[in-house]
Amino acid sequence: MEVKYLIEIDPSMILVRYNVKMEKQMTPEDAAEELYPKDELIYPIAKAIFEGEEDDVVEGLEKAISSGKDPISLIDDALMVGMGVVTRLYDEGIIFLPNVMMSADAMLEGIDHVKQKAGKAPTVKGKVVCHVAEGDVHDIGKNIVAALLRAAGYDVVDLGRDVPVDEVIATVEKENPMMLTGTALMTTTMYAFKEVNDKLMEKGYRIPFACGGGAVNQDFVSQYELGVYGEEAADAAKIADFIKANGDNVVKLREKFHRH
Ligand code: B12
Repeated sequence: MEVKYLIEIDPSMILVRYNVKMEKQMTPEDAAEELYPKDELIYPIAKAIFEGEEDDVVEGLEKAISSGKDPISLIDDALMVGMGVVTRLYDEGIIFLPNVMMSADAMLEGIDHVKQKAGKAPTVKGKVVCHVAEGDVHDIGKNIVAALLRAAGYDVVDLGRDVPVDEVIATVEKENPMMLTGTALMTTTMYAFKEVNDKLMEKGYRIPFACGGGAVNQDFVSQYELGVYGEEAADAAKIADFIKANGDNVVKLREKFHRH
């Protein structure tokens, strides 16, 4: 019996992993181009974030706002989308930290711009203290949280990044806020939240401590009494609104905002 093998396969068409091809043949700009959103108002903003071009970010935002886009919604719909491209290419080893820093600065400039455009909210609903965990310099998420809280009408005391635990406690004592927020992007810094919690408990403060940031998750935040986890920056304002309407009971807040 004659055996025939199918050997008419072109070997150059197999064994090409997409990401290997991408690393070898694509420039970072090409790779980013594939990831930008196609919307003609959002595309230039995302691209300007990737390129770290602050003036182009502002110009793109201006165009989008004058075409009727809501300034605050552009944080999530354009600035975050651009930063998402940067984060993905950084994770894939296609771009490096200096690029990320330039993009982060351009994003912060963009956030400042849309905040100015949105104007001040007419009534102050309450005071919230925001901070980034001790030892942690990643403040982009915290800046979005603070911007959205302000846009929602809260008076925000922004302590910035790498904030010592004792400074957080002293500020809560001085400002008497309705809520504290914490952001941690590193698995080494997130433990500061537990220290903040324990010191607040020791001093008799029972304010909700909303926590988020890439390093933390619901399981971790549930380990300390005052912790309420939020995945998205917009959750901070939702948690504050819920406290205003229903009180500051942490159990109730977890029932409402944690996944069950
Ligand atoms: C940008 C960036 C930087 C920038 C930070 C610029 C800045 N001003 O923030 C720079 C270049 C300075 C930097 C430095 C470092 N970085 Co860095 N960095 C990143 C990167 C690429 C993106 C982080 C980011 O901004 N994400 C976007 C923001 C918007 O996300 P976010 O903060 O999580 O916020 C969102 C939500 O979590 C939520 N949220 C945030 N806070 C809160 C709070 C509340 C209450 C709620 C409800 C929601 C909420 O809202 C936001 C959106 O909706 C990540 C990689 C990654 N994939 O995440 C690494 C990363 C975080 N960095 C990392 C490291 C290791 C470092 C360095 C130590 C590097 C080095 N060797 O020097 C230093 C840190 C120095 C220090 N002591 O902090 C690691 C951390 C690893 C770990 N698990 O511990 C990461 C994960 C990279 C990696 N894969 O290794 N970094």
